[in-house]
Amino acid sequence: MSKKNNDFGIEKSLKNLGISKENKGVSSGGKYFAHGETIESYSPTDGQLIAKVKTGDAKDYQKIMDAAKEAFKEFRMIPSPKRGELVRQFGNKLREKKDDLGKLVSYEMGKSLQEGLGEVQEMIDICDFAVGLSRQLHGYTMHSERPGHRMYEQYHPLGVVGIISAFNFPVAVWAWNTALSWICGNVTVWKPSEKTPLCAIACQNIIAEVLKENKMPEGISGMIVGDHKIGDLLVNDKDTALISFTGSTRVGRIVGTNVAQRFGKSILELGGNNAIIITENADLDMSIIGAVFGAVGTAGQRCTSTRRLIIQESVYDEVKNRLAKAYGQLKIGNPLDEKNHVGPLIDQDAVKMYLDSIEKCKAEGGTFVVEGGVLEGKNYESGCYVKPCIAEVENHFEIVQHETFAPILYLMKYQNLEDAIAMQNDVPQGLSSAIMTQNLREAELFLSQAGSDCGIANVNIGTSGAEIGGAFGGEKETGGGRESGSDVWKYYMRRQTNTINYTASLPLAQGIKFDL
Ligand code: UN1
Repeated sequence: MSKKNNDFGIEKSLKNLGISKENKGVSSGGKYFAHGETIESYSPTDGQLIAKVKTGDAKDYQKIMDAAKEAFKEFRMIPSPKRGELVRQFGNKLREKKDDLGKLVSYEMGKSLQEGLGEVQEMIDICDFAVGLSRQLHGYTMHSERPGHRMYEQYHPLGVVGIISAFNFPVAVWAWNTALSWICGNVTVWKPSEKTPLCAIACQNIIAEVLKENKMPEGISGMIVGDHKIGDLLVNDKDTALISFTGSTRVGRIVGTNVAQRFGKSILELGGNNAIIITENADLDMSIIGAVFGAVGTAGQRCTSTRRLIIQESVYDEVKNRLAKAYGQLKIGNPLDEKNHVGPLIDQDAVKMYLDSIEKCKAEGGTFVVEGGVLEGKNYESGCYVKPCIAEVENHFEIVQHETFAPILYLMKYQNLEDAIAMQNDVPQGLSSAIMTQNLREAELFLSQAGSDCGIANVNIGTSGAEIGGAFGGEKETGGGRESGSDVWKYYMRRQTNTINYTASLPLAQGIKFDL
């Protein structure tokens, strides 16, 4: 018998996170208000209504945007290490709330508890990263061609950063953007996914405490639950200096175009179609674990999920059989129960897309090694639990070229590594990629300029689970944006080149003479 969710302590966690049965979904950092429609958040784990949220309307949006602009005037004047101190306190609050927030992520989104906790850990990690960075926002100094001149560059904050995040990482992606925005001196306005509004309210409550304890203006961290009309307002608002958008390629194309029209900046983190190449020199034990976790983790709903396995023909059958065996051992069920490996999809729409993709794959000639299907009956009442499945396909199938946010894994065969790399690159998306090999030549070819064309390329690691310290994002239809680590902070600032003349004369550059 499966436990009821109450047994997993959900009610207590909701209380600890300040979530009621009825919530208002707009806040400038502390107080809540909302004048739009009411939406309901159901858990995909058990189909239960968790709570209701009143969404924001256009006036509510303007209110938090005005508050953000006002707060920015003050926030930009605070030294970066002092803003880093706010981020440090935010990270500490997240440590205190890790169990509750991880559980809510798992319950509202449906990923396993381990992955929910892992997501909160990513938030804590980005805070630590940003605190250190707050003392390192450095620019270059250059030698001027003119005597008695000094030339250097510095970075200034941009203003309001709009964050539009997706349901699959309902808290971490916002935290990546917020931690960096804050140390850079920006304020944020967040539109979370309507599918996970309670996670957003929980985060907003945590951050409100930090703002209050430090007597900061509320507008530094605005949040508005709303539909695509609110997203449109944020995207088309000339006061949003940077839009950080995570979502589908289809919507990202519109967001990117609209922001570019008004010469705004954008960071786009769109679809992936990630492959692992398994060569004849791979450690197959590792390859199987990497592939299975990559494909079924978060029920295949990560941007970085493994969707394709490109396998050398001499090990193809062995990999296929071992995968089928591993899939046979997967436990599908309530993600709050640690014995389960795979939780539900986010909602019925996602289930429909999963089923449609299976049909399309079959129609194009795909053969299923492990069949899919929707699980029914006791413990699966939400109707969102599906079987992870595996199909043998050709890379050029239309469905294989497309990202389906579900646990469907495609297998294909190759003879030589150059062909495998060409197949890996021959999709519209370019987020994450991996090679499993113990052969140095193979690994280096994969990482070379003739290798993977993705933003992330790993050796002997799967495609998902990137660390926050590296720049995260991808090429082609993935959108070209980068988030979280490395020098990504530069996206959140404007660069200014300064030249100072400390002489009593005015020599012009390029040797130009202009005597009066
Ligand atoms: C996403 O799916 O949008 O690399 C983000 C990973 C996570 C982040 C995924 N660290 O799988």
